Amino acid sequence: MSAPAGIPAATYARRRRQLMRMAGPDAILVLPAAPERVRSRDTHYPYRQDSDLWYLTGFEEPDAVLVLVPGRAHGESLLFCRERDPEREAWDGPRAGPEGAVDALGMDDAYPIDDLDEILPGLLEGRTRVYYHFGRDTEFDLKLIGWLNRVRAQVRLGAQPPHEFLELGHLLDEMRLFKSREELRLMKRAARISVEAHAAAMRAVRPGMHEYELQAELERVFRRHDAVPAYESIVGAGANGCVLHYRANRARLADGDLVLIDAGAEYRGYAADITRTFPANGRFGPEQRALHELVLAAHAAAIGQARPGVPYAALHDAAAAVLTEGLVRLGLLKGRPARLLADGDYKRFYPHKTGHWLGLDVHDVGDYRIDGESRLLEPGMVFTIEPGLYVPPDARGVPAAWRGIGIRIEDDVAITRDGHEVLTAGLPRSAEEIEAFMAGR
Ligand SMILES: [Mn+2]
Repeated sequence: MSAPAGIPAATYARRRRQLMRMAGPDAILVLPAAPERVRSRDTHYPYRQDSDLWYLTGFEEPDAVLVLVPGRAHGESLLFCRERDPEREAWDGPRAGPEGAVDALGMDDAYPIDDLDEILPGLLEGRTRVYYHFGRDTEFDLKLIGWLNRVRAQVRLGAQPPHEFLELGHLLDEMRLFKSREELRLMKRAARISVEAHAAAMRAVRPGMHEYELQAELERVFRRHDAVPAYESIVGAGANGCVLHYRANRARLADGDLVLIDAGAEYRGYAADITRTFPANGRFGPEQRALHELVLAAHAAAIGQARPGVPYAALHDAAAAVLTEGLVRLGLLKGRPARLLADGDYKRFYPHKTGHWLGLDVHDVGDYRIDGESRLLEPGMVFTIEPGLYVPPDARGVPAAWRGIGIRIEDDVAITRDGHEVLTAGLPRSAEEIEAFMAGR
């Protein structure tokens, strides 16, 4: 697998200009880096940059703030970041420093993060609107209020404090929702790495193994390709497959169990998100096969709707209709399918939605509804299609043979001009494909 080119500095600069154009000439936009988080005492969680800051700069370091000041004569794109410090860098690795940030990131200007307190009130003064993501980082919220109050304290001296506070996501989320060709290249890479990882797990699985051993297979492939898990890998054997956010990954695989793996790589910030459900011993049992085929049919029905102009909700509706009809046919639901569908009775076995936007975040930003209506699909949108069925081990009124089966099939789909492209194609999906793949290991 050859690595695609990263996002060039010119693209980040273009995104910043576009955002500033939308915000207008009297606005100021403030975007702090993600804070470092303590795991325990002096160890930290792996650092992950804030997706918005990453989208607008490609800057990887913590302790930074991007400030966009549209139309400012002395520079519109300003970055506050850590200064070079040979002693600290010997412990923690290199820093760009303000000079490096200007050179490498194409900022108009950059300052030491320690000067933020002194400089920011002056940048806020005279601007009417502040775009910021309130409530994401409480500590930074308080700092921003402090800087605003410093401007307000100068009103009698003629200072003009901002008086409108707007949700940054209102502008930025719409930009992030539509993936450019450069972004799609990175997303395809994340998808290919994830396909390879799932195939490795399917190849390695044997009854008697532990869930964490399969997790190790997946994440070995991620790291081998310079990727990390986009979220905690879910490896659930048997009834653990019914636990939607199962994360313990510690159980042993019994002969006859299905294994549900929901895992995806993050590459250069972009996530993939794949689920496959396969038999530990390589052969589906009759009930397992029947439910798997039903979920596959729902998956196909949803994918069949994936093209420009179709309401996003139509995908879920198509999947839910297929699942409801199938559950009646298999005797797991009783009644008229149309009625059961309208009443949402399928939710007993299918409690989640059929997908979500995908991008820098695994549950990516972007509105699903506009003015109370499901929004229409457009080229550049990327999302998952992930129907499932879960029959809990204690499900009442269900024959024992169905109980404890959890199945989900999830792929990543990009809307194109005339239809869609499945980014995660190439991984066995149907029961026959999975059995053939496992027989040929
Ligand atoms: Mn998903």
